[in-house]
Amino acid sequence: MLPSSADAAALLESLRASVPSGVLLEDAADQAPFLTDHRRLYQGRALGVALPREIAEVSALLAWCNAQRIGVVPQGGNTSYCGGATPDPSGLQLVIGLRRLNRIRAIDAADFSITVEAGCTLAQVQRAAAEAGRFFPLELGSAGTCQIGGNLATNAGGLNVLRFGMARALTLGIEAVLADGRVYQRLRALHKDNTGYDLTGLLVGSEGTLGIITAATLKLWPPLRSTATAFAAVPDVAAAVALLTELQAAAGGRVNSYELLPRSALELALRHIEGVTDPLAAAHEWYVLCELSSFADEALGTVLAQALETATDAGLVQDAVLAANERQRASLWQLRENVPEAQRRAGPSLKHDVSVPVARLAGFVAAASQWVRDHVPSGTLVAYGHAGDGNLHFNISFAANTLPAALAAQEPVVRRAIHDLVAAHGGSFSAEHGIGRLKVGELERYASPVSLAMMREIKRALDPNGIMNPGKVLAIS
Ligand code: FAD
Ligand code: 2HG
Ligand code: ZN
Repeated sequence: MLPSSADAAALLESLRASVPSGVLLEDAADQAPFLTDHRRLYQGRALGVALPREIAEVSALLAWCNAQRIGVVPQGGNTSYCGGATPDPSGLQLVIGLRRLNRIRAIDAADFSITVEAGCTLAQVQRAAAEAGRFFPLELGSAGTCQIGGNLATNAGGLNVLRFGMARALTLGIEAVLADGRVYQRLRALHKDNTGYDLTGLLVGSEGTLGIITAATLKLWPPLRSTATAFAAVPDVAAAVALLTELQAAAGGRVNSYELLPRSALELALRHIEGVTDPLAAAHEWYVLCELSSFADEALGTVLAQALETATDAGLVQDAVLAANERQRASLWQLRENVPEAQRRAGPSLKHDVSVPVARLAGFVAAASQWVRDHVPSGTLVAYGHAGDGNLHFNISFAANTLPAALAAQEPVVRRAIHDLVAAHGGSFSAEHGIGRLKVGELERYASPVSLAMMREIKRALDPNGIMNPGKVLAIS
């Protein structure tokens, strides 16, 4: 029988008896940050918040939850955008935070691999790799706070996907605790391993619905010895896409980042983020921030400058600045990485993390922007992001005094129009942020019946009691 709120006190007593002291956070103030999400879209309650210190404790917690039919909500850095790490309002789910599992277990420079526990922050993993003379390429604006377990659970993307791939492509092996407490251990630095189904690949991107990731073996690269970074004004999105093609031809596989920014995003950063300045003298409608990198000492600045000059002659670039040193490079990235924070400070927004094939990006932006102009006159379109991957954060900002009810009334209509346009352009309504709680209905609408059935069958097989992150990713009846 499923537990009810009348059972809460007895359950908590039994839980206390099942875990060593110090694992459960009992104080309401200590629990509070675990009960809401980064965007403050959801406010939950929990039976408890557990912070295990070792795998055996994670295993014991899950075995207890499975026996008692208690829903488990894994939580990493709590920076995700779709409410996946927040418990529901029942007060009967257990949040399991991974922050205490934060050891770098091993680093093998010769093998270009690192094995880390799930609670390491992304920045901690990047630093450990750099200290060993290696490079870990996952890069997100939230690197200081998000955890590698959360990055893998969401199959995070970010700023270097164009060259290095998403989190799944950077993962060699996983250790995870399954719903019944069993431990799946495959922390091997093998680049080739065709022994049956790709269970590691399945756990990556499963958003806590199939198990709790406790550690991972990740791929490393040699350190980057040269980079060249430019901020260029382009007349429109079609020119931005054409410029990417030119850069790929000029620089081969050395384009690692290609970010598109509209003037509205730059203005948000200028207004709300201290220290951000306009890199160019005049205002333009669209910009790209692009970066080349190499593992060798190379004159990439010359390659980039020449490519931009050719593109200027072809009318693809209106003005551009190359970072002359590390400080200027950092300031261009500060501008880009702070757009989400600037948008948060500016007021409420409607966010759409979409992707389309790169060749269809301009057509999609034209159609979707026209729809927003026609139907959302009170909103400011801030469509920016990882254009090199065909991924845009097609966001709409509203004035700070916009009433939540007014926004809530518009949201379903806007979401449907944008996501239907994405589908019509052969794209995805969730490029890199996952499904969480926010997009369960979207998955139901846009995934094929066969995909949904396969996902449900996998879920039932690995989590027959439905305790792993209930209500996230899949609607289970
Ligand atoms: P959480 O938010 O804690 O959890 C996310 C999901 O994973 C939840 O469903 C949770 O239950 C599950 N989970 C967490 N840890 C585990 C675990 N150990 N085992 C199993 N399940 C787990 N995302 C991008 O993809 N690209 C970006 O460029 C990007 N930029 C960002 C910039 C900013 C400023 C911010 C605030 C966020 C950004 N994000 C980006 C979103 C977010 O940082 C990523 O989704 C990140 O991967 C989430 O990691 P987390 O540790 O915070 O996970
Ligand atoms: C980014 O690319 C993040 O900066 C956040 O994925 C996007 O806030 C957003 O919509
Ligand atoms: Zn992004």
